[in-house]
Order: sequence, then structure tokens, then C-alpha cells
Amino acid sequence: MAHPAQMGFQDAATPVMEELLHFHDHALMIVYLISTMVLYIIVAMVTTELTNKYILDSQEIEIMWTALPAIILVLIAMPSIRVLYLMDEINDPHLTIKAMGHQWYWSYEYTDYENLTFDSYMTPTQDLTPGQFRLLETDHRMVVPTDAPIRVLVSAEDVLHSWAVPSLGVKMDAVPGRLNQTAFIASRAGVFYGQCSEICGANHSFMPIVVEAVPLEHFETWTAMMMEDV
Ligand SMILES: *[C@@H]1O[C@H](CO)[C@@H](O)[C@H](O)[C@H]1NC(C)=O
Ligand SMILES: [Cu+2]
Repeated sequence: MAHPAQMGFQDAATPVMEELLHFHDHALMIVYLISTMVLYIIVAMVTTELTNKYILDSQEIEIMWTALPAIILVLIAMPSIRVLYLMDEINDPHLTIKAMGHQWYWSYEYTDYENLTFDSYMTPTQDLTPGQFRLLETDHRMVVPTDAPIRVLVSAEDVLHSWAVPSLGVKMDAVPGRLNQTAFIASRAGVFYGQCSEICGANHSFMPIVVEAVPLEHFETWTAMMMEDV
């Protein structure tokens, strides 16, 4: 989850999120370099009473400030497209989960198992136990095994929602009548929080997403327990 006054992203829990963090740092480095250079030029120009004749008319500088931004844009676009394609890739998923957005909760369907379906409502503030996070905890978490490719099918029952978990590097719009898919591999065990990321009505802020990544044996225990319940 995010911390108060946090700088930057949440820690990555999937390989794709690590790629996204690297790309963010790469783009930010370029922003720093350009900002520093522009600031230096501004300061240099306003602190002298002389006018540089090459700035009034110079072919060389015109060529430079046309070619350099073009090269910089290509240096940003190439890694960007690389990550975009990595995020789109879904290789042989070991588990498929259907996440449905509703006004105002998420429901999950483990289609590889019989009758493994449940709703996931936010835990109201008065029901929280010590250590639980306000507006982020749910009554039922989406449990997944670590180190396995998980596919999430995303759709909505009523209006637009968006299934998003920052530390997994996943954000997929949930559109009624349409089915979309995304995938992730949880590289470590943990509890990862997210929130609906498409304005969907009065309780948009109160339909969080909780993904709990556990080792495979624990996941099997959980599925057995969940199916006994039904
Ligand atoms: C599925 O998601 C991708 C990526 O966000 C998007 O480009 C595409 O249009 C979506 N497809 C449908 C059918 O909604
Ligand atoms: Cu929503």
C-alpha cells in the first residue's frame, strides 16, 4: 500500500512492475537533465547584459534543438513500447480468475474450480481490527499462488470500473458487456492493495481490491477451505 507523503511508486511485486519502475526512473533522469540545462541557460542569459549573436541567428543551434529533442523522444519511446508489449503478454496462465466490478464491490470467480466464487466488500471502519487499513481492507481477499502466471479476466456488471493494483503493475478497465484480460506473476508473498480506478458512482472510493499472494501449498489449502464453505 502507499504510505503518507510517499515519494515515488510502491515496491514492485511482479517482474512487470520492476520494468515499469526502471522505465519511470529512466524517463525522470531525462526530465532532470533537461530541467537542469534549461535552468542553467535561463540563469546564464538573464545574468548578463550581453546578447549572444549566435542565439539571434545560427543554423548550428537550430539543427541541434531540432535533432536533439527528436533523439530524446526516441530514447523514451523505445523502452516505453518495450514495457507496453511486456504488459500485454500472457504466457500459459496456471490460473484464471474473473474479476467483476459491481456498484460497489468486486466479485471473483475462480473458473478453474467448481463453485469458487465470492464477493469482496470493503471492511467498514467500525469493523476494522488493529493492523487493518481503513478503506483498503476487504471481507474476502483474492488469494493467488506466488511464482505462477495468473490471468485476470476483467469485466463489469453495471457501469465502468477499473481493476488496479499498483505494486502488481496492473490496471485494467472493467467495461460492462466486454471481457478484457491481464496477467501477472507475484514474485513474492504478500498482501497488495488497490482501488477501483474509474469513477463508478457514489461509493467509487469504497470498493478496494486486496490480492494476497501465498505459496502454492497455502493456496491449495485456501481453495479447499473455500469450496467446503459453499
Ligand atoms: C483491453 O485492454 C487493453 C489495454 O488496456 C485495451 O487497449 C483494449 O482496448 C481493451 N479491450 C477491450 C475489448 O476492452
Ligand atoms: Cu468501481
